[in-house]
Amino acid sequence: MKRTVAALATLTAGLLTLGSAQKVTTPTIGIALAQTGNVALLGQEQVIGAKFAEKHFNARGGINGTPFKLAFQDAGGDENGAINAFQNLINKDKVVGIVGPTLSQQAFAADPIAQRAKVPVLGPSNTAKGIPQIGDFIARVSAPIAVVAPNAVKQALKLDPKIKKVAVLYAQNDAFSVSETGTFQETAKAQGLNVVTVQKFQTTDTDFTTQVTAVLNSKADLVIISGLAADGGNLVKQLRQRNYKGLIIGGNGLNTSNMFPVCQKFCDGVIVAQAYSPAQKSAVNQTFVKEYRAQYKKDPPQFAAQAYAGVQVMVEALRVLDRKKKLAQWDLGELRTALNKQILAGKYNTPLGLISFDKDGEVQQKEFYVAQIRMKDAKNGSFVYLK
Ligand code: 1QQ
Repeated sequence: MKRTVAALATLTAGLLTLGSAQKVTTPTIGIALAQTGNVALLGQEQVIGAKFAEKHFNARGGINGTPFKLAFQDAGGDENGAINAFQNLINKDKVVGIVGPTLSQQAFAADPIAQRAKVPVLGPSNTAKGIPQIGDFIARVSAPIAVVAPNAVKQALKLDPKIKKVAVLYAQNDAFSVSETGTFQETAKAQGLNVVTVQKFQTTDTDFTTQVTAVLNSKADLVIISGLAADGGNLVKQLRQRNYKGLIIGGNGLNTSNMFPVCQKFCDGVIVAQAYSPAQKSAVNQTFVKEYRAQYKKDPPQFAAQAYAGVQVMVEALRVLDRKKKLAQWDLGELRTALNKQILAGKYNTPLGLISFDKDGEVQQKEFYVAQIRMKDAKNGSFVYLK
């Protein structure tokens, strides 16, 4: 018995050494995004953005001559999906770092797993308060919604200076939506507006009769929605079907043309703040826009640009480390820790413009925008950037 225990201990120690001494043969970046389910309305654009970055940077030498790989694990739309994706990327795919997940709600559950494993994470679209503070291995390229969202309210007041009464609606089961509505409500009050009703819903809801009735009774002349694409799109549609005539601001969860099949012609006029503009002048953005237009016949959306930036930051940080010591000579654990440090130390000229990180891993970005949805018909429309 004693001997078995001792033998087991030796074996375990041996395996542990083996594990930590793992070499990096092909540098692999993990991608944990929503590829299926309702949240894939947002995640699909991110997958496309990540793939564009892979193609672009591998065509330009990869990591100083060595091509890198993206490992995709579908994170689905909930916490468990993100946790499984992170575990697979860390333990099976042996990634150097992770770009993901899609939702803040998922990040609060999955990021602590990467933190414990000492694997750097770049949130490509996690905008709730508190994400970079999850741990020192957690950073994000997605500007906090507290910085982005106020621009939409200011723009709405520019379009209609007579606005006085605001109805605010939010998905109470989603951490991002809760964070965003807080910002929207504070901004509305700071702008001298009267918040006449606050309505809650679930991201899984499809019938918004109660909420729409409350909005109509409140006589609001501005509606602000914090939810995700499917619920948000339905809410917009049901407001318009019951003849709500005022402006509508959609939060970041409504920031996708994948919502158009849901609200169709009723999407028209919705205002959404943006952390990206296709007009951004950086050379990398102009190439991205050109290649994206060639393939999709439209401009790249914010979620694609942010996922692109996430991959780009990892690649450029890996290039710096590879110049110090060829990546193939690093131990995986050592490389993950060094990569985390290097990510935070660098400056990156991305499609989002020039970005860097503060000591918490919060993105430092300068330019923000606001766009308005214009529908040509029930199916086709675009986000038109406002001045
Ligand atoms: C978050 C978000 C979502 C709308 C991203 C798709 O901003 O969850 O933080």
